[in-house]
Amino acid sequence: MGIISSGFRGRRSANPGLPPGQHETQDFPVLTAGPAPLIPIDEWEFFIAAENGQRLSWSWTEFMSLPQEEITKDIHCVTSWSKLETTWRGVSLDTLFENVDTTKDFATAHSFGGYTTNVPLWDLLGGKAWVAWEFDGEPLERAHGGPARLLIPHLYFWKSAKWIHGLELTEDDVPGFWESNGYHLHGNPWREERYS
Ligand SMILES: Nc1nc2c(c(=O)[nH]1)N[C@H]1C(S)=C(S)[C@@H](COP(=O)(O)O)O[C@H]1N2
Ligand SMILES: [Mo]
Repeated sequence: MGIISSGFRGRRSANPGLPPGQHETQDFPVLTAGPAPLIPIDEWEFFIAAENGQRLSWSWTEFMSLPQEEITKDIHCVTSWSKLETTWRGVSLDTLFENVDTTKDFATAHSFGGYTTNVPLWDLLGGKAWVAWEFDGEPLERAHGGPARLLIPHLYFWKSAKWIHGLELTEDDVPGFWESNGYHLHGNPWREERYS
């Protein structure tokens, strides 16, 4: 038996704060498949659809009256850029799920414009995900998902659906847009879950 074990099997990044295969950028690249939808605030809503026709929804005014959190997190794009200590403001998914009664284990995030991505509920709850509407102290720019986007910083950034409309709870883990086009079903950057 070997006495010395490196204890590390994957690729290492130069910066230990970065997941394997990632490099740090100061920019904030825009990555969108298709045109950015324009959503007037008075037509905006966020919904959670569970079983038995249960559908909760919040207008912008209702959403803004919920408890708001300041978030500082690193974000990691599968195309290999990471941005460290980004600051956001938004509503925790824990708050939005307070009155949701479900036995489902997964969600499909639906964006205005048609983009979808799948996320296990376990990755949305427990202080891990937000509906964010402010970036770096300013209202979220439309190109980055304004008026509001999902923010799930512990998964690759394609899971953070821009122009978020709502979450549909599902029994199974149903591949979304990128997941149907070769991206990994889950997308944990620390395990390099990039492609399937
Ligand atoms: N609605 C929507 N959300 C989306 C996308 C998209 O094309 N449409 N692209 C995803 C991808 S692949 C990435 S890397 C991030 C990019 O976010 P950014 O443009 O703010 O950097 O948004 C994700 N969310
Ligand atoms: Mo991406």
